[in-house]
Amino acid sequence: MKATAKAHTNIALIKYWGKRDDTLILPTNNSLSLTLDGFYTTTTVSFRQELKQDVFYLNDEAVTGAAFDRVTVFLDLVRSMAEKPDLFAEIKSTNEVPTAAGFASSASGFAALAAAAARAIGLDLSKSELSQLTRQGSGSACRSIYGGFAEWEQGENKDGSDSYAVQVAPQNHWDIRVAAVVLSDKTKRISSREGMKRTVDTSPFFDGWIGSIPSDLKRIKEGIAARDFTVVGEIAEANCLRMHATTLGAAPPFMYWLDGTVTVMQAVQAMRSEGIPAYFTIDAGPNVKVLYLPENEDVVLQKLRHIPGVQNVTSSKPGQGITYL
Ligand code: 2P0
Repeated sequence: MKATAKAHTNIALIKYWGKRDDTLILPTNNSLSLTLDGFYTTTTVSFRQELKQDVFYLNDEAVTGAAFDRVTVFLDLVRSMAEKPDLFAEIKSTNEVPTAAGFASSASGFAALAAAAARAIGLDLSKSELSQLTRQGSGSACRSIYGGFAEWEQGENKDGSDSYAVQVAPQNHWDIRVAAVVLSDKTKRISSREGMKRTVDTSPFFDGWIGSIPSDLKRIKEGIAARDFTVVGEIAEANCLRMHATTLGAAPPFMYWLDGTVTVMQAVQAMRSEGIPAYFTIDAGPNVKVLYLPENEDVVLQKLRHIPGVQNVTSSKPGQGITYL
C-alpha cells in the first residue's frame, strides 16, 4: 500500500479568484493554466496498519500544526472514498522548487499527494476523478494533474462532481517560457484563501471580474490553439490586472504588489515597446511571472536580472502532468 507520484506546479493565465463553496473548494469562475517543468513535488504515501495517526515529512523534516492538519484532513477524504477510515499513512514529500522561486507549493504538493495517496490505498481513479479529489486539497492543484495547458471547469453541481480540470493542449503543443521573477520571499500578509474570500464578500468590482471571464477564456483558448503569442500574452496580462483590481475594491482594501512589482511590470511593457514580445502575470503575492518566447530568452532574462530589487530569476518550460515513479 505504497505509491510515489510527481506533480509540477502551474501558473494561471486566467486566474481562479473566488469560491462559491469554501469547504468543497468550488470556484466562481473557470481558470486556465500552464503547467511548468521547473518546479515540482515528489510524494510517497505508505498506508500501514500499525500506524495510529498520519505522519508527514517535508524535505526530511516532520511537519506539525496547520500544515499537517491540512494534509490529514485531505487524507480523510481519500480514506472515506476507499472505505478504510482507520488506515493511516506515512507521507514523505520533497519540494523541488528552486530556492525562493516565488511559487506556492500547494499546487504541486496537493496534486502529488492526491495521486500517490489514491494509488497507495487502491483507488482506481480517472484523471477527472483525480482532479476532483485534488481540488479539495487546494483549488489550483486540480489543474496540475495535466501537463501543458489545463482549464479548471467551475461546474454547476452543488456536490462538486462536475468541477475539475481538463487538458486544453499537451506539454509539447507549444514551447513558450515563463520566468519567475522574485522580489520578496517573505510570506504574504493576506493568504490567497483569505484574499479571495474578502474580495467575494466585499468588492464591488467582483461582478465585473466574473463578467470578464467568458470572453477572456474563449479568446485565450483560440490563441493557444493558434500558438498566437500576442493574443495569449495580452489576455493573460489583462486578466491578471483585473484580478488584482478586485482587491483594491475590497473592504478593507488590500494589494499584493511591492514597488518592485510595478517596476518589473513597467520593464516588461518597455520590452514590448522595444519589439521584444513579453507579458507579465502575478498571483496573490508580489512576485512576477514573465511569459516570453524561447528565441528571446537571453535578452529577456538579462533585462529582468538587471532590474533593481530583483532577487532571483528562474526560467521554466511547459511541464508534464502527474507521473508515478
Ligand atoms: C490561480 N491563485 O489561479 C490563482 C491566482 C492565486 C491567484 O489559485 O484556497 O492556493 O487552496 O483553493 O489554490 C491560489 O489559491 O487556494 C490561487 P485554495 P489556492 O492560481
